[in-house]
Amino acid sequence: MENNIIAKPKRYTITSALPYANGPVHIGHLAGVYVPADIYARYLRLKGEDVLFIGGSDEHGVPITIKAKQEGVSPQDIVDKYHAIIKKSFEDFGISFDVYSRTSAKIHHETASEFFKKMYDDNKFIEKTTEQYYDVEASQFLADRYITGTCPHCNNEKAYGDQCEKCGASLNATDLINPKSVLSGNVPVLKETKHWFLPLDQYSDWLKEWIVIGHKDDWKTNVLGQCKSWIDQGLQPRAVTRDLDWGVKVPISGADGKVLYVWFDAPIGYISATKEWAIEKKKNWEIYWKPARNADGTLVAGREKETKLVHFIGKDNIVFHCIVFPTMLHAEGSYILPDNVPANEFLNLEGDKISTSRNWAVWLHEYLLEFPDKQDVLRYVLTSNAPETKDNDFTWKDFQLKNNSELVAILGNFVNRTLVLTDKYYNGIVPERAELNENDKTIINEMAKYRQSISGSINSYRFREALSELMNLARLGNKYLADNEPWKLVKTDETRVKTIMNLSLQITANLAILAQPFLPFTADKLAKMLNFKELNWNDAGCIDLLKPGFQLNKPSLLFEQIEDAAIEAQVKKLANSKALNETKAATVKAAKQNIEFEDFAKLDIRTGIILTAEKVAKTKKLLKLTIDTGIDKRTVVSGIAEYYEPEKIIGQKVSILVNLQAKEIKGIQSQGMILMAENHNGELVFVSPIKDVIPGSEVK
Ligand code: B3M
Ligand code: ZN
Repeated sequence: MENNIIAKPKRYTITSALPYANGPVHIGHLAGVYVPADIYARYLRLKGEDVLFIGGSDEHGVPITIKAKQEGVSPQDIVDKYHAIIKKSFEDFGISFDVYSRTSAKIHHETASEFFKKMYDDNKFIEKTTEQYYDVEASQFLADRYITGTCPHCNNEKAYGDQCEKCGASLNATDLINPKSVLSGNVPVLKETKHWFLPLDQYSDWLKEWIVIGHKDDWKTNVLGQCKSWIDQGLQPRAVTRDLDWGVKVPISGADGKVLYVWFDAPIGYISATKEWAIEKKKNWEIYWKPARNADGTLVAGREKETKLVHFIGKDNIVFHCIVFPTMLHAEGSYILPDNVPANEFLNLEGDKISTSRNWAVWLHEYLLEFPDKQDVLRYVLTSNAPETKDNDFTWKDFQLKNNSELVAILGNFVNRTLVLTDKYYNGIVPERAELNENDKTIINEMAKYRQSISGSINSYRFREALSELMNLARLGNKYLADNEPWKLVKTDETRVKTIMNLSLQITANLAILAQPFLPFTADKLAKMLNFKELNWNDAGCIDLLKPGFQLNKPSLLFEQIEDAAIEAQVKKLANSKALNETKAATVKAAKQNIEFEDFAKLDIRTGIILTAEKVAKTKKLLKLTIDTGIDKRTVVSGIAEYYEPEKIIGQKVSILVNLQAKEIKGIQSQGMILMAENHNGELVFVSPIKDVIPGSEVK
């Protein structure tokens, strides 16, 4: 059945979404994209495969220019700043990119221009003059995120001109209901402008064939589902150019003031990054992106799948990586297509959507300040709880629990017991095995299965399953030690203890190899203790990784307990950020029109004290108050019953407008008005003097 065997890829091109360089990266980025991609890349490298793992910053598009405007600096300043921060965070967390590039690089502008030009010359675009939204006050067309409105699919009121982040739909600005300019808040007008469109509708059948039929068995259901629904809804031509001044200039004449749409140029960034890497390493970039061709341009039979292209992304990027970019690659004509797009769902934080603008996030650079050298703990927690099939939640409690009861208590404990005992009994020299009993043989058999099972899970992009298998191997080791109790036998049966310790050491060595893709810092540390020169995935399963007589290095702890105080500090930090947000979020209304002092002087506002308070019968909101105004004692009806128990506000100091025309409310004469302010929860709070003043004192 030779021809049923799918040829093994010769090389892997692994891309990870290019984060917008308009802010630092957080745990959601790591969990959704970069840790899984890194596990995959490290695993393949460890197997000796030819791997190119690509990352870079997405430095174009409206998110960047909006941020620049907010901060009063140039877009280049913004991307320089955040590109450096993002790049450093990835390095710090051991994300092992072969290249981390950026789309403001010259090579990217050239590559993206060429790509566009080739498609343009081959008549792959439709040129159309259409009406686009325009902000008259800002004299600017409103592309993408410069415009918000209600999503026609899910009614999210904060959808952007190019996408709804709530339902994931890809939108055209003109689809939005109640569009509003982000620049001025005004309702935009429509104005004619010329653009180039990628006629996705013409590729609908081809996409159906390629994805819905061709990948029905190997793509994740969440990815397939989204693709199907887009195709079924009917694909529309999409503009690939914009009226903006920040981006890759449209490389044809008559296109002044226009740049490529960021989602057209950004994925080409993967190709530019490959070129950048190839130039530096003196390699051939094309084999990572193009299939082998005969002299006449036809594909070389049997070599179509030599390079396996895999895109790691979050779910909001699915349409661009499964529909738009593949259509571009296909239309351009010389490239391979992705073999898989294992997109993840979202990671939430303490039950709430991660949000940059609300500062509801755990920022990677901040995490490292607070937990230096604990990169692997975060990698572990994010992988074991990865949002692979549904949105998941990160909580600090769970972080602590996973560290203390899994990393410390299972993996760390096994490795530490094994190495400390070896050090104590044999001065760190690997002891010899004697005859094996049934229990030993079972353990050896069991251990041998882990490489296969972990490989299987990684190959099908099930990283949490792979990680839990790794932990099962550590559990196996713990059970072996507990069942055999070498610390008891050491007085009576030295030979047996040597066998037990030898096998425990082999399990430890296996753990060092198999942990490397997931916990690279820990695996390196362990490899150093084991005096390993090189780790190789294919060695896992072997029981002779450490030869008798081999000298190990001094052991030290792999993990340490995380105390309650450290977790409480993080929870508190988030609580602060929530409180700050709520204060900010309380909508501050614009100032009213100016008035003359005489107008103000007409108001007679006094300090007063509440003497009695009771609910007004048959109403929810009203309290009947008696106020000592200093001038008199009078009755006021106030709409504060939802916020205050009547008995609790007796004696409360208030400010009261005393010369307001009396009014009958629910049959009661209300003589004046208590001044109240609204807090961030929409509750009314008293505006009252903070020091003692006598009732009747004028507020002026
Ligand atoms: N910058 C969107 C994002 O960060 C975008 C990804 C580009 S991948 C080519 O979600
Ligand atoms: Zn929507």
